[in-house]
Amino acid sequence: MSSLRIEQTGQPAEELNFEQLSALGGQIEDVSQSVPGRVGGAVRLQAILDRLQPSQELDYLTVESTDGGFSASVPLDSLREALIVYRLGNEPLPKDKGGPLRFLIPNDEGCATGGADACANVKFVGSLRLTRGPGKDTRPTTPRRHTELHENENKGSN
Ligand SMILES: Nc1nc2c(c(=O)[nH]1)N[C@H]1C(S)=C(S)[C@@H](COP(=O)(O)O)O[C@H]1N2
Ligand SMILES: [Mo]
Repeated sequence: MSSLRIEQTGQPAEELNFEQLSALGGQIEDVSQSVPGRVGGAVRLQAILDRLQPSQELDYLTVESTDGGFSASVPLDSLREALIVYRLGNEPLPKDKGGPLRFLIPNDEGCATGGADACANVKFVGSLRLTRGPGKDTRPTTPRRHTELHENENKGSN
């Protein structure tokens, strides 16, 4: 069963499985109510942060796909509303929706701004990593690379 790995500088890593994610506070029954076009049940990133109580100096969150092929590193301050979509009904979120775990920023900035943008809505999330300063970020930095990424996505290569 897939689980969410959580790392923070100076602390041992943790894993949260489906049951543990469901047991957290900050549940959103249906993201479609607040984010048009999206489906699934989610937990607020804030609920995970409340549990971790990270050190104040950790100011960036890096969200990485399971295979490490895609990652976004965003200032934590801009992710106060961010969600981890982890279920559809009582089942894990399907792969065609970016599951089993998908990062979702409800009020995202559109693509390729480098901040809390739509490109940071990482699919197939494997880990969240809290660091001081930015971490690994593979988001496309030019319109051309962005287009190429989506072409490759459509071919199913990531
Ligand atoms: N694992 C993974 N997540 C990813 C990507 C990717 O290539 N791999 N592309 C990102 C980009 S650039 C965008 S714009 C959004 C698109 O997701 P959507 O089609 O669900 O809107 O997913 C993001 N998440
Ligand atoms: Mo994007």
